[in-house]
Amino acid sequence: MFTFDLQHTDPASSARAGLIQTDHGPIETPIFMPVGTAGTVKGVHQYELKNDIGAQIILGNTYHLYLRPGMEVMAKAGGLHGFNGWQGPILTDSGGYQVYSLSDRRKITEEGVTFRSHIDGSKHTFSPERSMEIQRVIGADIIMAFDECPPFPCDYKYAKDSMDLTHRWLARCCEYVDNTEGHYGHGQTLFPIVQGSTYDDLRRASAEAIASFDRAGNAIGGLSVGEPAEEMYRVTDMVCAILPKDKPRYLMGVGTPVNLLECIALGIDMFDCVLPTRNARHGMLYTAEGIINIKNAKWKDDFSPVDPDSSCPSSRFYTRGYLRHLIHSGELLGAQIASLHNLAFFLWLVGEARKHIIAGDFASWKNDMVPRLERRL
Ligand code: PRF
Repeated sequence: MFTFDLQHTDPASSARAGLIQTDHGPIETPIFMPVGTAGTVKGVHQYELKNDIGAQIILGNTYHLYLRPGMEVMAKAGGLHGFNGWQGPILTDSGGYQVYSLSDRRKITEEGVTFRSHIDGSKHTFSPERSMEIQRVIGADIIMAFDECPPFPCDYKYAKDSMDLTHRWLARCCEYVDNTEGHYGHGQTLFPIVQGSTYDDLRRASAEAIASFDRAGNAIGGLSVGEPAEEMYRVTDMVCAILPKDKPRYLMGVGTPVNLLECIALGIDMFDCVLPTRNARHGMLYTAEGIINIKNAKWKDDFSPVDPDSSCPSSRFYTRGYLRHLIHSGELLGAQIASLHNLAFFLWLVGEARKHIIAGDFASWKNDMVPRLERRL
């Protein structure tokens, strides 16, 4: 099962509030999805995700899980839900993007991508069919099409050839998914991905092509790869205007708290990013009052809570001075507290956005929030 109800639209922007239903439960949109690359949201227990910060869906990566622990273990465990114990919805990325960013000596052909593992140098091939087959074994509720994400900047010819290849690969993904079944009895929904770099005509053509496949949800890839934020917003706006309104739209790998609010205003429903967890490990904390670099000396003897207003119990329980000490000392607990805090904040932010969309004052709330989110405390 996979359904999307568009519940509210903002009168002053393109923001929407909706409800996705999957066989592993509901997802209220707009939503942020914590990234669990290797089957773990780094430093965070499944019960913390569920009980402390209210995560509704998490991500896994085909590339990492295929290389380690491998598909034999995954199948025996009953897929990722059985393996890591997370019982809510899961989305898996298709592997292509991770191959392009992590492995060296990769070769892209019509058939697929041949690459060497970043772990042991062993040689592997991903094709659209293979990516779908692996995502069947992992058993995610939402599975992503196998695409090519070109680098930025990228010349027009490369961007066009790459986009055409992504569209041909999508036809093969659909063919595979439509003629096979999931292994564990729950539904798996394929989201295609719009590409086309920063070229308006390519983005428009790709959005139209992707829409014509008429799948249950759609994604936008190839952004947040080094282009200026204004470019990302311009392309997102253009693509959202073409993608169907009655299906969820997922902007892949985005972004900062400000990026989330700006892209929600453009009509995006789903986001994922490593930023909250990765930056947490380096002591960067996001709050509604601005950004804290907890490593700064000014927090040394600040014994107020990490964030008194946080929805997360440990952000209210531990102090800034203590967290600074933990991060400075490279203590594991520091990374745990900071990761949980940042994820709680990202989920709070999209939850507030949803409330304001429903209340009808999202645009003015967003314009008030953006400058606050950019402050350095
Ligand atoms: N394609 C896929 N995964 C992705 C991206 C993409 O373009 C991005 C781009 N920001 C992040 N993750 N398959």
